[in-house]
Amino acid sequence: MAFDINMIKKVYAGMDEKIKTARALLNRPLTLTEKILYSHLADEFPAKPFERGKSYVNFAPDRVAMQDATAQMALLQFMQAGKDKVAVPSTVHADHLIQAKVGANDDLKTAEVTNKEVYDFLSSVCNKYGLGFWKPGAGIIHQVVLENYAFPGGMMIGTDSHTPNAGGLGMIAVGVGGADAVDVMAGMPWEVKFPKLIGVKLTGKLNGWTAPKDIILKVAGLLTVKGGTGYILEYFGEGAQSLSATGKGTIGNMGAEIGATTSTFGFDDAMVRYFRATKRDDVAEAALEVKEHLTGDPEAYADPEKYFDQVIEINLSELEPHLNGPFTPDLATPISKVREVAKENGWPTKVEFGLIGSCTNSSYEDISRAASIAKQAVDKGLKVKSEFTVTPGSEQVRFTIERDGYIDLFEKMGGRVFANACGPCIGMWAREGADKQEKNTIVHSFNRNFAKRADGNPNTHAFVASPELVTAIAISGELGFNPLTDTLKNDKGEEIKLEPPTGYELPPKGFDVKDAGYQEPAKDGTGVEVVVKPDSKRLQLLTPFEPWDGKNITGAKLLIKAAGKCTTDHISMAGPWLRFRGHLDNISDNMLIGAINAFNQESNKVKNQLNGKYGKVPDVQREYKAQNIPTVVVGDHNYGEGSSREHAAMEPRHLGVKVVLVKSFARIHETNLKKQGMLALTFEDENDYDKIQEDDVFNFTDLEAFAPDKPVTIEVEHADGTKDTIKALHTYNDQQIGWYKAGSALNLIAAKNA
Ligand code: MIC
Ligand code: SF4
Repeated sequence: MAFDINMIKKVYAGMDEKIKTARALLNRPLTLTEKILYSHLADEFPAKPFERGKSYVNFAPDRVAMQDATAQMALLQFMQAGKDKVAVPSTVHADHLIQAKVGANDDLKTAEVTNKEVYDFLSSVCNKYGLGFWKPGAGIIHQVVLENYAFPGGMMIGTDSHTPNAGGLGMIAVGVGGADAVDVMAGMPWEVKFPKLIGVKLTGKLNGWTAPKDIILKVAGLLTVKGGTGYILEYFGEGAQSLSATGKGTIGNMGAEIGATTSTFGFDDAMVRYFRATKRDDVAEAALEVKEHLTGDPEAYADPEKYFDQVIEINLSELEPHLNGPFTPDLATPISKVREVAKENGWPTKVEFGLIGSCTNSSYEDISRAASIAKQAVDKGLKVKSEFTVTPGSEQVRFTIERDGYIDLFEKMGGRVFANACGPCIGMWAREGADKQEKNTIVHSFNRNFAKRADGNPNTHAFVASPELVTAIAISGELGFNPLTDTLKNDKGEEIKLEPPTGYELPPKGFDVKDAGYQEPAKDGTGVEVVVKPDSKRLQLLTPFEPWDGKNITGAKLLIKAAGKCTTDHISMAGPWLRFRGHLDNISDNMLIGAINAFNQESNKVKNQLNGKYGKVPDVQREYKAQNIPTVVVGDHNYGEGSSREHAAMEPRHLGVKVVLVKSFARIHETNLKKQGMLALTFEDENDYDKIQEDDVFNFTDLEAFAPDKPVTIEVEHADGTKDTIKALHTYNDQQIGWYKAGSALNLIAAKNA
C-alpha cells in the first residue's frame, strides 16, 4: 500500500546514464547532491553546467507530501488546476490540527469532532484525485514519510518546512509552499534555483550524553538562522556513517532552522538497517544495487574545499550536548556554560516543562535513550521536578514503545503521552495558565522556539535540546543542570549522578502496529463528491486573484514597517488560527498581528493613514482595501523565516497588499509571494530601510518595464513633503514575471488546462 517499489526502481534504472552525462558535463567527480539533482532534471540536459545560486532549474520530483494545515490550501488550489488525478504519488497527513490537552485518546476523539469538516474534505479530495490519506492519529508527516516513503537518491517536495527530515534516508527532500506542490501534482516541473553546497564533514563518534540533535544544534549556532539560505548541506565522513538513519533525519529536519534548502547523507548500512526494520527489504536491495550512485564520489569527500562552496568540520568525539534558545534556534550554548549564560541574560532557570518527541525527535532510538534516563529516576527515587510530556511521531513508534514498556515507564515517572501529532510544537497545546503570560522556561526536543510558538505566551523561554537531555533537565527542574558533572538528591537524601543514556537504534523485537491509519484512494475517483459548504467558517473555495494591470503602482501607503525578526509565525500565526487554514478570508484576520511595528515597538498596532488612528493590522488593511488603496509592507532581514505556510503570502495578497520590501527573504516565503502574484523586493541599499517613515507613500516609476535582473525604482514621499528615491532588487525570472502578470502562478496553470 504505502510505497511504490516500481517507481523507485525506475528512478534507479535511469541514474547510471544521467550521472555519467553529468560527470562529463561538469568534467569532474560529483557530490551526492549533484548526482540527485542532475538525475531529476525535468528538461533535457543543459549545454553548460548550471550555476550554483544563479540558474533557475526545472526538476521532476518523485513524490509530494502535505500536512493538513497546508494541504487544505494546496488542495483548494489543485482543484482549480483542472486535473482529474495527481501526476506523482502524493500523500496528505492529518497531524497539525490535533490539540494536546488531556492525553492521546481523549485529544484525538475531540479532534475528530472539532475538525470533522476539514478531515472529511481532505479525505474526499484525496479519494477523488488519487492521493493517499494518513488519518488523524497516524502520525506526523515527516516521521510517516521516513517510515514509508523516503528512499536514497529520490527527490520529494513537501508543503512543510521540515520536509528535509527525509534527507536522513539520503533523499533530496525540500519544503515548499502549496502552489509548488500544485505544479508537481498537476504534472508540471518544480522550479528552484540550483543550490549552493555546504559540505559538513563529521569525524569521530558521538558518545555519552551527546546525540545527533547536538550536531545540528552546533551547526545552527555556527551558521545562524539565515546561513543556510540557498544551500544544500551534504554530510559525510566516518562520523556521518556512525549515525542511525533516524539520527540523520533529526539533522536533516532542523536544517530548516538555518534556512537550508535541504540536507542529505550518502546511502550507508544504517539506512539498510532502517529499511529492513521498517519492512522495506526491497528498497534496501534496490538501493544496494546502485549504491555507488547514492553517495558522493570519493574525490569530493577527500578534497571537499574543491567541491563545496563552504566546508564545516565537526569532531563528534569532542562535541558537547547543547541547549539552543530562547526565542531563536541558533542561539547555541554548550551545556557546561548554560548556568552562567542564563544568569547573565536573566533567563528563568526553573524549568516548568520538559517535552520530548515531535517530528524531529521521536524515533525508537530517541525514545529508548530518553527512557533510560527516566528509568534511573524511577529506580533511584528521584522526584521529577518539571512536568513531562511525550509526543510520539507515528502510530508505529507509539505502538512499539508501548509494547516495549516505555510509555509505562514515562507514566511512572509522572509523564503524560500526547497524541501522535504536532500538538505543543505548533501551539496546539492547551497549557494551563499560559494566558497569564508569566515569564517561565520550558525545554523541548522540537525544532523551533520562536516567541509564543508552543503555548501562545510571549514570555515563555523555550530551549531546544536532545530528548535525553530534556529528560534529565526535566528531572532536575533546573535549566543549567549538567548531567555530565552534577548530581541530584533522591528521596533518601543521597546524591545521585545520572548515568549517560543508553538505547536501541531500532526495536530489538521489530516494529509493530495494529492500524497504521492509512486510507488508500479510490481507483476511480470521478464519482467522489467533495463538500465545501458555502457558509463554512473553515473552508472556502478560492476565487482567482486579479491579474496585474501592467501599470506602475502609485500612491501606495505603508501598512507596517516590521522591526527585527519577522517569521511566518509573526505573519500568519499558527496555534488557534490553524483552524482557518482552509478559509482565506477568515485566516486573513491574523495577518502580521505578531510583527513588531518599528515606530512604536508594539505588535498589531499600526497607523491608519486615512484617519491617523491606530488599529489592528488586518483591520487597517481592510480599510485600505475597501478604498482600493495599494499598500506596502516593509521588513528586516530573513523576512518570512520558518514555516512553508503560503497563507503568509496569500493573506496580504487577498487583503490588497501589493509589495513586500525587505532587507532579505527566507527562500520558501519569497517563492510563495511570487507564486501568489505579489511583488517581493529587497532594498538595494540596506540602509534605505531606515529612510522609511510611518506616513510614507510609495510610487513605483519603472515597474512597467519589469524585467529580470532590472532593479525597480521607488519614489518614497514623506509626510513633511520631502522625497527619497530608492532602488529595490528582485529575483524574478521571465516565467515568474509571467505569474506576476497573470495574478498568480495558478492562474496560468488553470488557463492552460481550461
Ligand atoms: C511548523 O513547524 O512551523 C509547521 C507548522 O509545521 C509549518 C507548516 C505550517 O505552518 O503549516 C512548517 O514548518 O512549514
Ligand atoms: Fe509538526 Fe512541529 Fe514537526 Fe512542524 S515542526 S511538522 S509543527 S511536529
